[in-house]
Amino acid sequence: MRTLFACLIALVLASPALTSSALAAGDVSVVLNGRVLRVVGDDQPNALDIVSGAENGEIALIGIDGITVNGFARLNFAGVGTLNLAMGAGSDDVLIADLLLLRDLRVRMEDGHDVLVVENTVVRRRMTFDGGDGHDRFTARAGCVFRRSIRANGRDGQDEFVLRDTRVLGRVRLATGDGNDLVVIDRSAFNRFAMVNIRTGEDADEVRIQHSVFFLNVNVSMGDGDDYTYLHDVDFEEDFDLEAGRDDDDVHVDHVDFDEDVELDGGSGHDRLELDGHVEFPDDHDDHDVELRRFEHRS
Ligand SMILES: [Ca+2]
Ligand SMILES: [Ca+2]
Ligand SMILES: [Ca+2]
Ligand SMILES: [Ca+2]
Repeated sequence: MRTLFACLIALVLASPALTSSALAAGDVSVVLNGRVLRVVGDDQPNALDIVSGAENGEIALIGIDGITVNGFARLNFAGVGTLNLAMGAGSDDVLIADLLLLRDLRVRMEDGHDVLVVENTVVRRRMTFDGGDGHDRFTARAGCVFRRSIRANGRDGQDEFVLRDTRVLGRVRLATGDGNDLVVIDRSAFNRFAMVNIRTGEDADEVRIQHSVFFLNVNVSMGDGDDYTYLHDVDFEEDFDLEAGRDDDDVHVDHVDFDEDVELDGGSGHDRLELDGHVEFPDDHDDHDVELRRFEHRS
């Protein structure tokens, strides 16, 4: 297999026209530099699982669908503190599962329609995600804990960010860029250092926040376009601020406790605010600002 691989490399070097067909499977190269494991994809689609290895604390990189890792189907690394991914062009698909990362998780998916799923993983320091161009998806689920900040950038394209069954202990900034984007926060908790900022940019976006609790301020800015915001079974222990932006926006609030200041602003355009089920605003209006502004229809 490795001989075949060397032959393919030689062929590719001899004839640039063969690049895409000869290396269609794609290859990932990995270097451990100190405690930083740097994973670099090529310009083809790279599918990769990064999971806990057989030995205690080891990380296993497993190529999927014929993808190789430094020429092998699977490689293990010990002593990894930071995981740093740059997946290159091509539509890449990365699963990170069951890891304890003592330092950072930094992911750049770059061009192509990319997918990153993080499951049951603890990141002790910072998590960053950059989808690059294309329609990109970032999902954290199944018991993830981010002990410091999360910063995710979608850029152009229709991006999807999902935080499900996840706990965050630091600042959260989700910016999906332009394009019709979706942000879902479900069954998650954000502690008293976790200020949350969501910005969905131009075009028609959707933000769904449900079954979650926030112990610090939450700020949602939907930008231009006909946007939809849905809040269901949420406890905002501190301030909540929503700017629906220009164009015709829908905001649906169902079974939500607002404990401190609330500002829901429809912006310009024909906007609809629907308050459903039990929606609780702070009792003492002298001490709290509650502003529901610029909605044409309220129910
Ligand atoms: Ca790639
Ligand atoms: Ca991308
Ligand atoms: Ca986008
Ligand atoms: Ca928008």
